[in-house]
Amino acid sequence: MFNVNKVREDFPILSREVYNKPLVYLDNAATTQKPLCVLDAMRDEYLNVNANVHRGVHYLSQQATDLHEAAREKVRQFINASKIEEIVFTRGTTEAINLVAQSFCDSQMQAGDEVIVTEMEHHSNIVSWQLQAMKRGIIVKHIPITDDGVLCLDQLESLISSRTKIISVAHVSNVLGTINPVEEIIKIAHAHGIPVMVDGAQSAPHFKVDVQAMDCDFFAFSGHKMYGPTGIGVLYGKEEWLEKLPPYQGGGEMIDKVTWEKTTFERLPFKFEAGTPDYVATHGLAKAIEYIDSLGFDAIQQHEHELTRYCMEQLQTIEGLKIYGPMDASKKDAVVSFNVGDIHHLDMGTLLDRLGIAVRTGHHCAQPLMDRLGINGTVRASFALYNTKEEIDTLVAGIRRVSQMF
Ligand code: C6P
Repeated sequence: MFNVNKVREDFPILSREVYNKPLVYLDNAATTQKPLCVLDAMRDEYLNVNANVHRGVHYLSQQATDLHEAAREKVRQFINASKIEEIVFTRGTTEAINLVAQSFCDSQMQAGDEVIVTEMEHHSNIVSWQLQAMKRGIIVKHIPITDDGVLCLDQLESLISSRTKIISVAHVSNVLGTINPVEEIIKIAHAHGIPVMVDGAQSAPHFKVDVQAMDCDFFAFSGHKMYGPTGIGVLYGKEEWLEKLPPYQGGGEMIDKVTWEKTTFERLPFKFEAGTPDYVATHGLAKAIEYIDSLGFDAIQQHEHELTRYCMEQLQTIEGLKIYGPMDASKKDAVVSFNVGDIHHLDMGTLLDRLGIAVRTGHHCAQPLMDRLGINGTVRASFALYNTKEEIDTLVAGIRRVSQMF
Protein backbone atom coordinates (compact mmCIF):
# COMPACT_ATOMS: atom_id res chain seq x y z
CA MET A 1 0.00 0.00 0.00
CA PHE A 2 1.44 3.40 -1.03
CA ASN A 3 1.62 5.58 2.08
CA VAL A 4 2.83 9.08 1.30
CA ASN A 5 3.51 9.96 4.94
CA LYS A 6 5.70 6.90 5.30
CA VAL A 7 7.44 7.74 2.01
CA ARG A 8 8.20 11.26 3.23
CA GLU A 9 10.23 9.82 6.13
CA ASP A 10 12.72 8.60 3.52
CA PHE A 11 13.45 12.23 2.54
CA PRO A 12 14.62 14.13 5.65
CA ILE A 13 14.95 17.41 3.72
CA LEU A 14 11.16 17.52 3.39
CA SER A 15 10.78 18.19 7.08
CA ARG A 16 12.99 21.27 7.14
CA GLU A 17 11.67 24.81 7.30
CA VAL A 18 12.44 27.84 5.14
CA TYR A 19 11.67 31.32 6.49
CA ASN A 20 10.18 29.55 9.54
CA LYS A 21 7.61 27.87 7.32
CA PRO A 22 7.42 24.16 6.51
CA LEU A 23 9.06 23.54 3.15
CA VAL A 24 6.65 22.76 0.32
CA TYR A 25 8.89 21.49 -2.44
CA LEU A 26 7.15 21.70 -5.81
CA ASP A 27 10.16 22.04 -8.10
CA ASN A 28 10.63 18.39 -8.89
CA ALA A 29 10.87 18.76 -12.66
CA ALA A 30 14.07 20.72 -12.00
CA THR A 31 15.42 18.12 -9.59
CA THR A 32 13.98 15.74 -7.03
CA GLN A 33 15.07 15.22 -3.44
CA LYS A 34 17.05 12.10 -2.60
CA PRO A 35 15.96 9.29 -0.29
CA LEU A 36 18.24 8.12 2.52
CA CYS A 37 18.93 4.80 0.77
CA VAL A 38 20.60 6.68 -2.11
CA LEU A 39 22.61 8.96 0.20
CA ASP A 40 23.64 6.09 2.47
CA ALA A 41 24.75 3.92 -0.43
CA MET A 42 26.91 6.68 -1.89
CA ARG A 43 28.43 7.56 1.46
CA ASP A 44 29.14 3.90 2.07
CA GLU A 45 30.86 3.55 -1.29
CA TYR A 46 33.12 6.52 -0.60
CA LEU A 47 33.82 5.28 2.92
CA ASN A 48 34.46 1.64 2.19
CA VAL A 49 34.94 0.87 -1.49
CA ASN A 50 36.25 3.89 -3.33
CA ALA A 51 38.65 3.12 -6.20
CA ASN A 52 38.68 3.89 -9.90
CA VAL A 53 36.75 1.43 -12.04
CA HIS A 54 37.86 -0.81 -14.95
CA ARG A 55 41.53 -0.05 -14.22
CA GLY A 56 42.81 -1.79 -11.15
CA VAL A 57 43.61 -5.41 -10.48
CA HIS A 58 43.23 -4.67 -6.80
CA TYR A 59 40.29 -5.66 -4.63
CA LEU A 60 38.71 -2.22 -4.21
CA SER A 61 38.84 -1.43 -7.90
CA GLN A 62 37.15 -4.70 -8.71
CA GLN A 63 34.50 -4.12 -6.08
CA ALA A 64 33.82 -0.59 -7.38
CA THR A 65 33.70 -1.94 -10.95
CA ASP A 66 31.20 -4.60 -9.90
CA LEU A 67 28.94 -1.94 -8.35
CA HIS A 68 29.27 0.27 -11.43
CA GLU A 69 28.43 -2.53 -13.85
CA ALA A 70 25.61 -3.78 -11.63
CA ALA A 71 24.16 -0.26 -11.93
CA ARG A 72 24.28 -0.56 -15.71
CA GLU A 73 22.33 -3.80 -15.50
CA LYS A 74 19.83 -2.12 -13.16
CA VAL A 75 19.32 0.68 -15.70
CA ARG A 76 18.93 -1.87 -18.49
CA GLN A 77 16.11 -3.55 -16.58
CA PHE A 78 14.59 -0.19 -15.64
CA ILE A 79 13.98 0.77 -19.28
CA ASN A 80 13.84 -2.80 -20.58
CA ALA A 81 16.74 -2.48 -23.01
CA SER A 82 17.77 -5.81 -24.48
CA LYS A 83 21.54 -5.51 -23.80
CA ILE A 84 23.85 -3.73 -21.38
CA GLU A 85 25.92 -2.66 -24.41
CA GLU A 86 23.06 -0.29 -25.18
CA ILE A 87 23.36 1.59 -21.87
CA VAL A 88 25.82 4.50 -21.97
CA PHE A 89 26.40 6.54 -18.82
CA THR A 90 26.51 10.29 -19.38
CA ARG A 91 26.39 13.34 -17.11
CA GLY A 92 22.68 13.75 -17.79
CA THR A 93 20.06 14.17 -20.48
CA THR A 94 21.84 17.20 -21.90
CA GLU A 95 25.07 15.32 -22.46
CA ALA A 96 23.20 12.33 -23.89
CA ILE A 97 21.46 14.52 -26.47
CA ASN A 98 24.68 16.34 -27.32
CA LEU A 99 26.41 12.99 -27.76
CA VAL A 100 23.81 11.82 -30.28
CA ALA A 101 23.62 15.19 -32.04
CA GLN A 102 27.38 15.32 -32.51
CA SER A 103 28.10 11.68 -33.30
CA PHE A 104 25.02 11.29 -35.50
CA CYS A 105 25.77 14.46 -37.47
CA ASP A 106 29.46 13.53 -37.77
CA SER A 107 28.66 10.22 -39.36
CA GLN A 108 25.16 10.39 -40.86
CA MET A 109 24.40 13.98 -41.90
CA GLN A 110 25.58 16.45 -44.47
CA ALA A 111 24.84 20.11 -45.18
CA GLY A 112 21.17 20.47 -46.10
CA ASP A 113 20.08 17.35 -44.17
CA GLU A 114 17.31 17.86 -41.66
CA VAL A 115 16.46 17.05 -38.05
CA ILE A 116 12.89 17.46 -36.78
CA VAL A 117 12.20 18.41 -33.17
CA THR A 118 9.03 19.88 -31.62
CA GLU A 119 7.98 23.36 -30.65
CA MET A 120 7.86 22.34 -26.97
CA GLU A 121 11.46 21.17 -26.63
CA HIS A 122 13.79 21.98 -23.78
CA HIS A 123 16.83 23.95 -25.03
CA SER A 124 19.01 20.88 -24.76
CA ASN A 125 17.05 19.28 -27.61
CA ILE A 126 17.22 22.45 -29.70
CA VAL A 127 20.63 23.97 -29.12
CA SER A 128 22.50 20.64 -29.41
CA TRP A 129 21.20 20.41 -32.98
CA GLN A 130 21.69 24.11 -33.68
CA LEU A 131 25.37 23.74 -32.77
CA GLN A 132 25.58 21.10 -35.49
CA ALA A 133 23.62 23.37 -37.83
CA MET A 134 26.27 26.06 -37.31
CA LYS A 135 29.12 23.61 -37.86
CA ARG A 136 27.85 21.69 -40.85
CA GLY A 137 24.77 23.40 -42.22
CA ILE A 138 22.11 20.93 -41.18
CA ILE A 139 18.57 22.27 -40.87
CA VAL A 140 16.48 22.15 -37.68
CA LYS A 141 12.71 21.93 -38.28
CA HIS A 142 9.98 21.64 -35.66
CA ILE A 143 6.52 20.12 -35.30
CA PRO A 144 4.19 22.95 -34.23
CA ILE A 145 1.81 22.74 -31.27
CA THR A 146 -1.83 23.75 -30.81
CA ASP A 147 -2.89 26.55 -28.48
CA ASP A 148 -3.58 23.82 -25.89
CA GLY A 149 0.01 22.69 -26.01
CA VAL A 150 -0.54 19.47 -27.95
CA LEU A 151 1.59 18.42 -30.92
CA CYS A 152 0.10 18.96 -34.39
CA LEU A 153 1.00 15.42 -35.32
CA ASP A 154 -0.92 15.65 -38.59
CA GLN A 155 1.83 17.99 -39.81
CA LEU A 156 4.65 15.52 -39.26
CA GLU A 157 4.29 13.77 -42.62
CA SER A 158 4.54 17.05 -44.49
CA LEU A 159 7.64 18.07 -42.51
CA ILE A 160 9.45 14.86 -43.40
CA SER A 161 11.50 15.07 -46.60
CA SER A 162 14.12 12.96 -48.30
CA ARG A 163 16.67 15.04 -46.34
CA THR A 164 15.19 14.16 -42.91
CA LYS A 165 17.80 12.05 -41.13
CA ILE A 166 16.57 11.98 -37.52
CA ILE A 167 13.62 13.06 -35.34
CA SER A 168 14.23 14.04 -31.72
CA VAL A 169 11.31 14.70 -29.38
CA ALA A 170 10.52 15.22 -25.71
CA HIS A 171 8.50 12.38 -24.20
CA VAL A 172 6.94 14.82 -21.72
CA SER A 173 7.14 18.62 -21.86
CA ASN A 174 8.89 20.15 -18.84
CA VAL A 175 6.65 23.21 -19.12
CA LEU A 176 3.23 21.95 -20.20
CA GLY A 177 3.40 18.43 -18.85
CA THR A 178 2.05 17.24 -22.22
CA ILE A 179 2.69 13.55 -22.78
CA ASN A 180 3.68 13.24 -26.41
CA PRO A 181 2.56 10.31 -28.57
CA VAL A 182 6.09 9.07 -29.12
CA GLU A 183 5.01 5.59 -30.26
CA GLU A 184 3.02 7.14 -33.10
CA ILE A 185 5.88 9.46 -34.04
CA ILE A 186 8.26 6.50 -34.07
CA LYS A 187 5.92 4.45 -36.31
CA ILE A 188 5.64 7.32 -38.80
CA ALA A 189 9.39 7.97 -38.72
CA HIS A 190 10.33 4.31 -39.12
CA ALA A 191 7.99 3.98 -42.09
CA HIS A 192 10.33 6.52 -43.72
CA GLY A 193 13.45 4.78 -42.41
CA ILE A 194 14.18 7.64 -39.99
CA PRO A 195 15.49 6.96 -36.44
CA VAL A 196 13.96 8.68 -33.41
CA MET A 197 15.55 10.01 -30.26
CA VAL A 198 13.29 10.47 -27.22
CA ASP A 199 14.18 12.94 -24.47
CA GLY A 200 12.93 11.12 -21.41
CA ALA A 201 14.07 13.63 -18.77
CA GLN A 202 10.48 14.21 -17.66
CA SER A 203 9.04 10.75 -18.34
CA ALA A 204 11.50 8.28 -16.81
CA PRO A 205 10.82 9.56 -13.26
CA HIS A 206 7.06 9.17 -13.56
CA PHE A 207 6.04 6.09 -15.51
CA LYS A 208 7.41 2.83 -16.81
CA VAL A 209 9.46 3.27 -19.95
CA ASP A 210 10.00 0.24 -22.17
CA VAL A 211 12.42 1.19 -24.92
CA GLN A 212 11.84 -2.06 -26.81
CA ALA A 213 8.06 -1.68 -26.82
CA MET A 214 8.40 2.00 -27.74
CA ASP A 215 10.93 1.03 -30.43
CA CYS A 216 12.85 4.31 -30.06
CA ASP A 217 16.38 4.37 -31.42
CA PHE A 218 17.79 6.56 -28.65
CA PHE A 219 16.41 7.49 -25.22
CA ALA A 220 17.94 9.92 -22.71
CA PHE A 221 17.25 10.66 -19.05
CA SER A 222 18.84 12.19 -15.94
CA GLY A 223 19.39 10.53 -12.56
CA HIS A 224 18.81 13.67 -10.49
CA LYS A 225 15.21 14.02 -11.68
CA MET A 226 14.36 10.53 -10.43
CA TYR A 227 15.65 10.56 -6.83
CA GLY A 228 19.22 9.77 -7.88
CA PRO A 229 22.35 11.89 -7.63
CA THR A 230 23.33 14.81 -9.83
CA GLY A 231 25.91 14.39 -12.56
CA ILE A 232 24.70 11.05 -13.87
CA GLY A 233 22.40 10.27 -16.74
CA VAL A 234 21.80 7.63 -19.34
CA LEU A 235 21.80 7.34 -23.08
CA TYR A 236 20.10 4.25 -24.40
CA GLY A 237 20.85 3.52 -28.05
CA LYS A 238 19.97 0.55 -30.19
CA GLU A 239 23.14 -1.44 -30.61
CA GLU A 240 23.01 -1.18 -34.40
CA TRP A 241 22.99 2.62 -34.13
CA LEU A 242 25.63 2.90 -31.42
CA GLU A 243 27.89 0.68 -33.52
CA LYS A 244 27.52 3.08 -36.45
CA LEU A 245 28.27 6.26 -34.48
CA PRO A 246 31.82 7.50 -33.84
CA PRO A 247 33.00 8.28 -30.28
CA TYR A 248 31.84 11.53 -28.74
CA GLN A 249 34.93 12.32 -26.68
CA GLY A 250 38.46 10.92 -26.58
CA GLY A 251 40.38 9.81 -23.52
CA GLY A 252 40.92 6.90 -21.17
CA GLU A 253 38.40 4.04 -21.01
CA MET A 254 37.12 4.43 -24.56
CA ILE A 255 40.13 3.06 -26.44
CA ASP A 256 41.24 -0.38 -27.51
CA LYS A 257 44.76 0.43 -28.81
CA VAL A 258 46.50 3.77 -29.15
CA THR A 259 49.56 4.39 -31.32
CA TRP A 260 50.84 7.59 -32.90
CA GLU A 261 49.53 6.38 -36.21
CA LYS A 262 46.10 5.13 -35.29
CA THR A 263 43.70 4.50 -32.42
CA THR A 264 41.06 1.82 -32.25
CA PHE A 265 38.14 2.04 -29.89
CA GLU A 266 36.68 -0.06 -27.09
CA ARG A 267 33.56 -2.12 -27.60
CA LEU A 268 30.14 -0.77 -26.61
CA PRO A 269 29.21 0.93 -24.41
CA PHE A 270 32.72 2.01 -23.36
CA LYS A 271 33.43 3.64 -26.74
CA PHE A 272 31.19 6.49 -25.56
CA GLU A 273 32.47 6.71 -21.98
CA ALA A 274 35.76 8.62 -22.10
CA GLY A 275 37.44 9.33 -18.76
CA THR A 276 36.68 8.23 -15.23
CA PRO A 277 32.93 7.76 -14.93
CA ASP A 278 31.04 8.98 -11.89
CA TYR A 279 30.93 5.45 -10.51
CA VAL A 280 29.61 6.53 -7.12
CA ALA A 281 26.72 8.28 -8.85
CA THR A 282 25.94 5.21 -10.96
CA HIS A 283 25.66 3.23 -7.72
CA GLY A 284 23.41 5.96 -6.32
CA LEU A 285 21.27 5.82 -9.46
CA ALA A 286 20.90 2.05 -9.07
CA LYS A 287 19.67 2.62 -5.51
CA ALA A 288 17.18 5.23 -6.76
CA ILE A 289 15.84 2.69 -9.26
CA GLU A 290 15.56 0.10 -6.48
CA TYR A 291 13.67 2.68 -4.45
CA ILE A 292 11.22 3.37 -7.30
CA ASP A 293 10.84 -0.38 -7.87
CA SER A 294 10.09 -0.93 -4.18
CA LEU A 295 7.12 1.46 -4.41
CA GLY A 296 6.10 0.40 -7.91
CA PHE A 297 5.33 2.69 -10.84
CA ASP A 298 1.62 1.84 -10.73
CA ALA A 299 1.30 3.33 -7.24
CA ILE A 300 3.62 6.26 -8.02
CA GLN A 301 1.75 7.12 -11.21
CA GLN A 302 -1.63 6.89 -9.55
CA HIS A 303 -0.51 9.15 -6.70
CA GLU A 304 1.13 11.73 -8.96
CA HIS A 305 -1.77 11.69 -11.37
CA GLU A 306 -4.16 12.42 -8.53
CA LEU A 307 -1.92 15.32 -7.42
CA THR A 308 -1.91 16.76 -10.96
CA ARG A 309 -5.67 16.42 -11.28
CA TYR A 310 -6.29 17.95 -7.85
CA CYS A 311 -3.86 20.79 -8.46
CA MET A 312 -5.51 21.70 -11.78
CA GLU A 313 -8.96 21.54 -10.22
CA GLN A 314 -7.94 23.78 -7.31
CA LEU A 315 -5.97 26.27 -9.41
CA GLN A 316 -9.01 26.82 -11.60
CA THR A 317 -10.89 28.21 -8.60
CA ILE A 318 -8.49 31.19 -8.55
CA GLU A 319 -9.71 34.21 -10.43
CA GLY A 320 -7.57 35.25 -13.38
CA LEU A 321 -5.38 32.14 -13.24
CA LYS A 322 -4.46 30.62 -16.60
CA ILE A 323 -3.05 27.12 -16.93
CA TYR A 324 -0.88 26.35 -19.95
CA GLY A 325 -0.96 23.05 -21.80
CA PRO A 326 -3.68 20.39 -21.92
CA MET A 327 -6.60 21.01 -19.55
CA ASP A 328 -7.32 17.29 -19.39
CA ALA A 329 -5.16 16.09 -16.48
CA SER A 330 -4.95 12.59 -17.94
CA LYS A 331 -2.95 14.02 -20.87
CA LYS A 332 -0.47 15.68 -18.48
CA ASP A 333 2.29 14.37 -16.33
CA ALA A 334 3.10 15.87 -12.90
CA VAL A 335 3.74 19.39 -14.23
CA VAL A 336 1.37 22.38 -14.07
CA SER A 337 2.41 25.78 -15.46
CA PHE A 338 0.34 28.89 -14.93
CA ASN A 339 0.18 32.67 -14.60
CA VAL A 340 -2.24 34.79 -12.59
CA GLY A 341 -3.58 37.88 -14.37
CA ASP A 342 -0.67 40.17 -15.13
CA ILE A 343 1.28 39.31 -12.00
CA HIS A 344 4.83 38.64 -13.15
CA HIS A 345 5.81 34.99 -12.69
CA LEU A 346 8.99 36.05 -10.90
CA ASP A 347 7.02 38.15 -8.38
CA MET A 348 4.65 35.25 -7.79
CA GLY A 349 7.53 32.78 -7.35
CA THR A 350 9.46 35.09 -5.04
CA LEU A 351 6.47 35.74 -2.80
CA LEU A 352 5.49 32.06 -2.73
CA ASP A 353 9.05 31.32 -1.67
CA ARG A 354 8.61 33.56 1.40
CA LEU A 355 5.69 31.30 2.31
CA GLY A 356 7.96 28.26 2.12
CA ILE A 357 6.72 27.14 -1.30
CA ALA A 358 9.39 26.24 -3.87
CA VAL A 359 8.17 26.53 -7.47
CA ARG A 360 10.09 27.34 -10.62
CA THR A 361 9.51 30.54 -12.56
CA GLY A 362 10.75 31.83 -15.93
CA HIS A 363 11.07 30.30 -19.36
CA HIS A 364 12.09 26.84 -18.06
CA CYS A 365 14.78 26.54 -20.74
CA ALA A 366 12.08 26.52 -23.43
CA GLN A 367 12.16 29.99 -24.97
CA PRO A 368 10.75 29.01 -28.38
CA LEU A 369 7.76 27.54 -26.53
CA MET A 370 7.34 30.79 -24.58
CA ASP A 371 7.36 32.67 -27.91
CA ARG A 372 4.68 30.34 -29.23
CA LEU A 373 2.54 30.96 -26.14
CA GLY A 374 3.19 34.71 -26.38
CA ILE A 375 4.55 34.96 -22.84
CA ASN A 376 7.96 35.38 -21.26
CA GLY A 377 7.53 32.86 -18.49
CA THR A 378 5.26 30.89 -16.19
CA VAL A 379 5.06 29.73 -12.61
CA ARG A 380 5.52 25.97 -12.58
CA ALA A 381 4.53 23.48 -9.90
CA SER A 382 5.89 19.99 -10.50
CA PHE A 383 5.27 16.92 -8.40
CA ALA A 384 7.08 13.89 -7.12
CA LEU A 385 5.98 10.77 -5.31
CA TYR A 386 6.38 12.45 -1.88
CA ASN A 387 4.08 15.43 -2.49
CA THR A 388 0.67 15.65 -0.83
CA LYS A 389 -2.72 17.23 -1.44
CA GLU A 390 -2.13 19.33 1.68
CA GLU A 391 0.90 20.85 -0.03
CA ILE A 392 -1.26 21.73 -3.02
CA ASP A 393 -3.74 23.37 -0.63
CA THR A 394 -0.83 25.41 0.77
CA LEU A 395 0.18 26.39 -2.78
CA VAL A 396 -3.34 27.44 -3.69
CA ALA A 397 -3.74 29.44 -0.45
CA GLY A 398 -0.35 31.04 -1.14
CA ILE A 399 -1.33 32.06 -4.67
CA ARG A 400 -4.56 33.61 -3.34
CA ARG A 401 -2.62 35.52 -0.73
CA VAL A 402 -0.06 36.80 -3.23
CA SER A 403 -2.80 37.70 -5.73
CA GLN A 404 -4.51 39.85 -3.13
CA MET A 405 -1.31 41.86 -2.70
CA PHE A 406 -1.47 43.07 -6.32
N1 C6P B 1 14.75 20.46 -17.17
C1 C6P B 1 13.58 21.92 -15.63
O1 C6P B 1 13.50 22.59 -14.60
P1 C6P B 1 19.67 17.90 -17.46
O2 C6P B 1 19.85 19.32 -17.03
O3 C6P B 1 20.69 17.46 -18.44
O4 C6P B 1 19.51 16.95 -16.31
O5 C6P B 1 18.24 17.83 -18.20
C2 C6P B 1 17.98 18.66 -19.29
C3 C6P B 1 16.56 18.53 -19.72
C4 C6P B 1 16.28 17.96 -20.96
N2 C6P B 1 15.03 17.76 -21.36
C5 C6P B 1 13.98 18.09 -20.60
C6 C6P B 1 12.60 17.81 -21.10
C7 C6P B 1 14.19 18.67 -19.35
O6 C6P B 1 13.15 19.00 -18.59
C8 C6P B 1 15.51 18.92 -18.91
C9 C6P B 1 15.78 19.63 -17.61
C10 C6P B 1 14.85 21.15 -15.89
O7 C6P B 1 12.67 21.85 -16.45
C11 C6P B 1 16.07 22.01 -15.75
S1 C6P B 1 16.16 23.26 -16.98
